[in-house]
Amino acid sequence: MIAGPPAGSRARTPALLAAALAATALVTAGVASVAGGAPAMAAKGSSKTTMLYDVAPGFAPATLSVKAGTKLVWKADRSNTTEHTVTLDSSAAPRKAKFFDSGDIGPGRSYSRTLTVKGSYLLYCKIHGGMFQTVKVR
Ligand SMILES: [Cu+2]
Repeated sequence: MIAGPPAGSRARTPALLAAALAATALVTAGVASVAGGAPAMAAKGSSKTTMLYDVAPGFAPATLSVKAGTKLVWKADRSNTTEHTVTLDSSAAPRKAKFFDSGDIGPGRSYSRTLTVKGSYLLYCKIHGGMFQTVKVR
């Protein structure tokens, strides 16, 4: 899947996974807090953060479902030792979706994008084969 961590970092994996799980829990809590009421567009100012990790699953969470107009933020964990990208696979996205590519995102840096065209988007990291995220915009 994702390129292995550099030698010596293996011992950190459980901590990173715990961090990934904690991030997922936070995101899930965010969903719960905005549930109820179903406007066509997300409330102004709503956002959702995905963490980027050097170790699996890479994108955390790996799948995401958001309302159109939600600001999506991808944040590279500070402990990362490599850069990542958030790149749209145009062949697996709504036909009217505009292509985007974050460029390299270094440790602790972030990238954001607001998707307004409804449908399913496949995002990937150009640096690490097997590092994908599916975003459903509803
Ligand atoms: Cu990557």
